[in-house]
This record gives sequence, C-alpha cells and structure tokens, in this order.
Amino acid sequence: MRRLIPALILAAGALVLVVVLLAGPLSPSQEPEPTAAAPASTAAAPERVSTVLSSEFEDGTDGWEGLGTAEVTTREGDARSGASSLLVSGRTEAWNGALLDLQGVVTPGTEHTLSVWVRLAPGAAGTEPAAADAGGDETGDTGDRAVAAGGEADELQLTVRRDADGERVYDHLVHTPVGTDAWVELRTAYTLPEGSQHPELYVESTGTLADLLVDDVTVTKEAPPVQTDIPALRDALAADFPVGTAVGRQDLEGAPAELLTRHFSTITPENALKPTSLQPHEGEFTFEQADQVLDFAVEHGLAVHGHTLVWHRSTPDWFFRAADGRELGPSAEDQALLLARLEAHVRAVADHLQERYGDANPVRTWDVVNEAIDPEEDDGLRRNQWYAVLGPEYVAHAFRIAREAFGPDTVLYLNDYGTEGAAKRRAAADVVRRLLDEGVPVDGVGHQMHVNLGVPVSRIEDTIATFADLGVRQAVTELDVAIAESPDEALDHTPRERLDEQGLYYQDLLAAFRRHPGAVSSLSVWGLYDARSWLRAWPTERPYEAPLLFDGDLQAKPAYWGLVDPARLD
Ligand code: 9MR
Repeated sequence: MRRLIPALILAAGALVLVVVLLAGPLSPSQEPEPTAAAPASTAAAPERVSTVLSSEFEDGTDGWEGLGTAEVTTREGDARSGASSLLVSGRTEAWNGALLDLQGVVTPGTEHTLSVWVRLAPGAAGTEPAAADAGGDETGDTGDRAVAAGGEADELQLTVRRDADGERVYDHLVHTPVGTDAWVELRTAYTLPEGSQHPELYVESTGTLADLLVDDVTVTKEAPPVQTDIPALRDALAADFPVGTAVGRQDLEGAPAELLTRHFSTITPENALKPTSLQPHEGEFTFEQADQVLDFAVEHGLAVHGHTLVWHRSTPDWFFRAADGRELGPSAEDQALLLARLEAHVRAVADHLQERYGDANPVRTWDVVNEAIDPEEDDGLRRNQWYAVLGPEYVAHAFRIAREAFGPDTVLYLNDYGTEGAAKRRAAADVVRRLLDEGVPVDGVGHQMHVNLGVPVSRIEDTIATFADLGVRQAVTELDVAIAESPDEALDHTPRERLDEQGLYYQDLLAAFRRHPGAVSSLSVWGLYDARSWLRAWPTERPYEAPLLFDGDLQAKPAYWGLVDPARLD
C-alpha cells in the first residue's frame, strides 16, 4: 500500500499533466514543436541567413554553463565536427543540462533559427529515466515529465526560459529521441517575445539522466541585403595590400558569401587546416572541411593563407604519445617518431593540395609555426610539447620540411600574437634573426594583431619598423580590435562611441602601415562580421563585443570606413 499510494498520486499527476499538455501551450508560444525529422517550416531559408552565434567547443565551453547539478566541460574525440564537443555530466534531474545566456544574442521580435546537435555520451546507456519520481522541478513546469511518463525516456529537448511580466516562462521548443549512436539535430524557429528579460537557451532531457554531448550550435536569422553601394575593401586598399578574412563553413553561402567575395581577395580557413581538423587520428586524414573552403576559394579566385601546421593547440594528443599511450620525451627514438609524424603531416597536406588543385592550388602562404614565442624564456621559445621532445630545433625542422613539401614559391611564416608588445617583439625578432642566420627557410613574420582600443597604434608601428629592418616579409594575419579594453571588461551593450573610436583606430592603423610602404604584404581580419568573431565566445560569452569591420547584419561599421574612407567617420 505504501508503494501504491505514491504510484497512484504520480499516475494522477501524469494524467493531469497530459491533460494540461493537450489543453494548450505551456507558455505563450510554446508547444513542443516538430522534431528534427521535420524542421519548422518557418525557419529562414539557409541562403539568406547570417549567423548570430555559433558554439563549436573547439576552444572551451564557449560561454555555456551547467544547469542544476550539471557540469559542462569540453570532450575531445566525440565531436560532430572538429575535435571536441560539450560534455554535460552530473545531471540529477531531467532539466539539468547545458545553458547559454541569450541576452544580446537574439533580437526580441525577430525570428531566429536555433540548431543544436545532441546525443547521449557514449557509455551513458543504461542510466535511469527520471520519470518515475517526477515531482516538479526548478522550472515549475512538469510538462516534459508527462512526455517521459509516456515512455519516451531518452528524448532531449530545447527550451528557452525567460522572464516576462515578472514571471519565469518556459518555452519548450522542440524535442527528439536520442541515443548514444548518432548525432541528432534539435532545430526550430524561435521568436523571443518583445519585453522578455534574461532569455536563456538550454538543452534538457525529458527523462534520462545520462551524460549528454552537445555540438555545432548555431543561431541564425534572416540577413538584410548586403550593401552594394559602398566600395569594395579590396579596391580601396589595392595600392596597399591584399585584404583577407578568416572564414568558416557558415561564410561560404548566401549573404555572408556575397559579403566575402565582394570585399576580400584572400581568405584564411579559421579552423579547417588545423591538425585537429586534418588528422584527428594518426594516418586518418579528413580533408572535407578544408576542401570545401579551398574549392570556394578556387571558384571565386581568392588566395588562401594556410593556418597552421605546427602549434601547441588544436593538435591531437596522439602526436605526442607513443603507441602504448606514454607521453613522448626527448629520447632519440621519441624524437625520430615525432619528426616522422611532423613530416608525414606536412607532406600529406602538400600532396593533397597538389593532387586536388595542381597549379591552381590557392594556398600560397602558410603559418608554418604558430605561437612559438615566449619572451620569458632565454631562447625566446615557448615550452610546448614540440619543444619538450625536439628542443628548440623543432622550429627549424618545421620550416625545412615545409619548404621541401610546398616548394620555393610558397611563403612560409612564423605567426604569433602580441608582437606589438615590446618584450614579445624583441623575442620574436631574436628568434627570426637566429633562424635566418642558420639558413632556415623562414620568409616572414605573421602578426596576429588581436588588439583592443587600449593598445597604442604606435606600438604596432614600432613592430612593423623592427621587422622591416630585419628584411623579412610581414603579414597582418588575424587583425581584430576589441571594443572592450580588456577581456575582463563586461560590456552590457555595444556603445556607439566605442564603435566610432574603433573607426578612428582602424584609420590610424592603416596610416601607420602606409608610413612603411611595402612592409606589410597582406592584411587579414579574423572574421567576416562581428557575430562571427571568436571574441564573442572567449574567454566567456561576450555578445556585445564587436571587433570587426561589418556588424551582425553584415553592414559596414565605422571600422570599415576607417580603412576605406575616413572622411565618412563622424
Ligand atoms: O578562431 C579560432 C577558434 O574558432 C578556434 O576554436 C580556436 C582554437 O583552434 O582558434 C581560434 O583561432 C585562433 C588562431 O587559430 C590562432 N590565433 C588566435 C586565434 C583566436 O584564438
């Protein structure tokens, strides 16, 4: 009897909930919508959309947080694309999941398309559905429990919670069955009602407490037309240098692609040529993503800056481990193994480019070694896994192998961030001088130039002058100018004054480059438009950061005018 009573109460509760579910939406807009199999038909057509947010979890948790007892971390190896996904663990209630703040990301009253790829974490099977003891949750909404009680335990659901008229509201958007075997898309159109406060997106389950994996989250909206009555950036700067931008696959179609091909003459695949993308497992090369970007470049006559061959990040762990899992050390045997892997990687990339594109290979320049400089070290080199095994010589090896594999016409760069700082500039110049003295085929220095409004342009100019004196080529490879004065400054909107100031900054920067004619071989920004910037997700979610030339609607900002026609700045 003791057991029967709670069971009866639950059954009655479930019945009431089913009735509630049938009777009407749980919140203003929200009945569970069609599942992945039937995407909401009102979603904007893909060819007209711009991305307002994407989370790929390649570089951290991208601002996602655990909800309830859940914790989120990145998980390498189980990704839908790239190398990592988001692992959601420690769930003790079905609603415990992964949560992302949507404040500043979505525009109230505008339709967006939300797409989130999910699955249960491998090894998570056999966890208990929570339906049997459903007794309400923090959400105060037990509608999802009714689904669980209905027997579909392993469903995942996308929910937006928000405040409206002083009340918490839960918009249950879409749910779909999931397993551990395949990624499933939760996709729906969603319009945040005007007047909503604190909107948050989360992934929860309708029953299972299994660990979850989340990947490839995108929020898109219909893009306004690309401006056709403004000068092309590449024409405005034709006398100075080619202009480029980092791109991902979202940028290769529709309005973003139109913006890209209108203004830029070179592109850098933001992630597609990194070792994690190209060789996630030893000997297994995955060129699909790279091919997609490079095919686009060939089709549109764009040059490609290759990024990157040797780096301490975005390089799979297997590079640095022996067959038995042991970490490689500086023994002769381990050194030979790592060198062979380095060579095999670079050669495979070169061979692929040759086979696929022949003389039309669009990759003319490479960041051979990325972020190797550390001014704190005597020899100016960062102590990373390459260094731990091969010593300082790894840099020379990488350049020699690259020269051999790509031939004399490919320009080889040592690329780094922070070279505008005096100590890093000095260390980088020392390293380059040493390499040149040793006859290492390093052609140039890439200045990433991730700066903010607080970095004096004079420092950048000093850097350009220093390397011009060294006689090496210089490329600005990853320019962006954050409007926050430090990563810690929390902006709660995008102040107009900062955008104006940023316009002047870009203007000053160009003027500085022009005082050193011929010193800078190319200038690339790290992203096509603000919403595509890595700074939106690093070191945490920063929806108001706006470091690039075009805004979230793909429209020219003062930053663009600072480069193209400063007379247009207010
Ligand atoms: O923007 C890139 C981001 O999408 C990746 O997750 C991350 C890790 O691979 O790399 C970012 O790009 C970096 C570039 O490769 C090297 N310089 C710093 C860039 C910003 O972190």
